[in-house]
Amino acid sequence: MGNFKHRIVYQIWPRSFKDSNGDGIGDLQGIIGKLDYIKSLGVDTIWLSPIYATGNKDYGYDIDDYYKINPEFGSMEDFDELLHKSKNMGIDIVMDLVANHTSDQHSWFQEALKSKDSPYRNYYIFKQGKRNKKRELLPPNNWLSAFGGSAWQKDPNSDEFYLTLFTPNQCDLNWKNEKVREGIYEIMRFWLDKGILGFRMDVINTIAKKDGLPPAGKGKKLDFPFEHIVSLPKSHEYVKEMHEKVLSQYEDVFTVGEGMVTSLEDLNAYTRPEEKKLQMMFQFDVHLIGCGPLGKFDFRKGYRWTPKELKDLIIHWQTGVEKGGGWLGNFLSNHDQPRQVSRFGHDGAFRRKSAKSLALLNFTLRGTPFLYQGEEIGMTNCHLKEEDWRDFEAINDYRVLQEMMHLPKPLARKVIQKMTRDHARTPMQWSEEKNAGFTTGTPWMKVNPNCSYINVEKEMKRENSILSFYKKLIEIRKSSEALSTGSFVPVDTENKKVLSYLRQKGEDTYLIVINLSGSLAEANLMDVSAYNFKPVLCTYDALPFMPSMKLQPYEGRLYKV
Ligand code: TEU
Ligand code: CA
Repeated sequence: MGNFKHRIVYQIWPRSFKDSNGDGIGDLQGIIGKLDYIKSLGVDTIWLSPIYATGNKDYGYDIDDYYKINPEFGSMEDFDELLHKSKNMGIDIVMDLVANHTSDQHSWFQEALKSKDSPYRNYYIFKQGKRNKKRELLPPNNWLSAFGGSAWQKDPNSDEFYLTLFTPNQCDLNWKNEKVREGIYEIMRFWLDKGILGFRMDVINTIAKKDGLPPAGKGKKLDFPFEHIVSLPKSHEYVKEMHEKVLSQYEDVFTVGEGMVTSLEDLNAYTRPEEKKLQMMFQFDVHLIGCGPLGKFDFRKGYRWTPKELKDLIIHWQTGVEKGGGWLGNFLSNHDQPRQVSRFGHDGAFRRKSAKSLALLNFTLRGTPFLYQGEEIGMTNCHLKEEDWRDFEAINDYRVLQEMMHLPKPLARKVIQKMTRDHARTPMQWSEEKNAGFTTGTPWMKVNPNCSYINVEKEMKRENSILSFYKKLIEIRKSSEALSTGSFVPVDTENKKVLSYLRQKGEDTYLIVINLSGSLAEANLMDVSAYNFKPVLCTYDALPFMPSMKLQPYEGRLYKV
């Protein structure tokens, strides 16, 4: 199986993957029924978005009980079956670990609410509210929640507020409290003892908060407290402690950190092996291209970006992490992002072409590749009416955009439609049957009507399908040390449309050439023309290498010496 650098990870968002019992909600038996399919892709690792008991305000990222399976998804027996069946097929399971917050239904929080003197009060971040001149009680500071509105909720029984950086029912844990840390470590041991491979760690770089919780930004209007919560030195210390007390006690635990706006320096500091923290981390700069500083619903840059900007970001991260000695988890899609062909490619005439080139990109970069359910068949964004929205972030930010940013309704709706996480959460398209073969009942969320022609069954029959391109690519990646751990050397860096790079290790040299634009382009590869490159996998025709090559819209080519 190799180590973490050689793995290929398939992310499942269980609620929308496959329903086995007709209640319209994806479940564990649904996943078990699709293990053969997952195996056929060539992946060796599954990351499951949260499957624990939850109130679904944030669809599983608000956890009521870390030791229980969400009954909508099945039972612990179902989970054990999934774990064992997949292990027998050579697939390991990575679980989501949400350690920054619990839901407000979690027993720790329920205890904390009982009184100010509860020993559990200190498990969370409670703080006395402030009174204005009219003696009205206001939140303790101006912190904005990641999903819009104040990050503070009023305790019904006192003048205190508690911190919720995401949905109002996701209560931030107080990592200063040793009991909290031990509680989380206990959870980790429970699942590792069961035999899972490791964890994807949710917003792990925000677990520490600045002492005293000072105001954010200029301190006046609601503002997101990046400077007081993102990657503080204490967060690094806690992760180090977690490594020492838990991760290092098991053999080869897979860890990938997710974090808000992680800088290059921080990513390296979390993932350099000698730091003994995490194996790899995600970065989000690429995904936030064209967005304003407050994130995906910050429309002030008009979501405009150029292929050159995208290219420069990729090169910045690739070379910066290699130099810094860290390791990236690479992805273009996940459950929080619009569909990759709609966002970075073209979901009309060039859908197949751009889906393949984006795959070529993701699987030939330095770092461990992750793919998200449905991207392997080129699933696209979906037109969703207001009544189709399911995600709290979209629904809440829609209101915030109108009330705080004074956007007219039609514009606010456009912003949500562009970036909503719901795009990633429409059900997986298995076939052209009713509800895309996802469920025999009523799906919990709208199925994209393009399932009539975008579905797994059709892809399996089609020649030159996106799906078969993924399979070939994964096979090539798995059999090549250069593509997994080799160096990344950008070429033709000034080119405005084409991203070209070498991946090299020992005797092996690959050249990747990708037109990131929707128009004709030309790659200038004089610098590497001494190599005797042969085409390996191309999104159009397998044309011979030339020092200067014309490329079709979104064309991608992989060459090897
Ligand atoms: O997301 C954390 C995160 O950094 C968010 O800002 C993310 O970028 C967001 O979805 C923007 O739209 C993680 C999970 O992936 C997400 O699903 C959860 O809602 C969030 O943590 C809270 O647990
Ligand atoms: Ca079900």
